[in-house]
Amino acid sequence: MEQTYLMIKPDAVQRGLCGEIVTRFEKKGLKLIAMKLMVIPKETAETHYGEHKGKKFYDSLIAYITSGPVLAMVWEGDNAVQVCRNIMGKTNPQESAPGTIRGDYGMVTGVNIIHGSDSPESAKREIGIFFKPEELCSYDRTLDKWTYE
Ligand code: IDP
Ligand code: MG
Repeated sequence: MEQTYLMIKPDAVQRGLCGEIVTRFEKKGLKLIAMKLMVIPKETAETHYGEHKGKKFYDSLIAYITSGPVLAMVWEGDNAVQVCRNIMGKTNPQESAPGTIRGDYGMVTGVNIIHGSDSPESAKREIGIFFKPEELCSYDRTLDKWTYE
C-alpha cells in the first residue's frame, strides 16, 4: 500500500483543528501508521522544503513551519498521495474547493493549514526526514474488508 507524509501546520495546531483534520482522513478510509507532535528544528525544515530554497517566500515559509508544534503523520492507503492531496485542496486556500481542508479552513497560501507529499518519491523522502522506520506501525484493520474491494 502507498504511504504519504502529512503534516498539520502550526496555524492549525494553534487553532485547535487537529482533531477535525485527522477525522477527515480516518473517515475516508486511510490508515494512520505514525503520528508525532513536534517543533521542527530549522535545519530539518530547510531539508524538508529544500526544493523551495531561493524562492521569495522561502524565508517566511521556514519561519512559519518552525513557529510552533506541527502534527507529523504517515498515512497509508491505495493511491494515498493523490487521495490525500485531493482531501487537502489546492495550495492557495482561496482557490481550494469548499469541502477540502484548505478550502474550508484557510484564507491565504502562506498560512495554509496542512502539508502533504506531492508524489510517492517525495513521500518516501519526507517520511524518512521525520520518522525512523521502527516508528511506522504495521497492523491490520478488520474494517478494511469493508473499505476495499
Ligand atoms: P503544497 O504545500 O501545496 O505542496 P508548494 O508549492 O510545495 O505547495 O509550497 C510549499 C508551501 O510553501 C505551501 O504549502 C505554502 O505554505 C508555501 N507557499 C507556496 N507558495 C507560496 C507563496 O506564493 N506565498 C507564500 N507561501 C507560499
Ligand atoms: Mg509541495
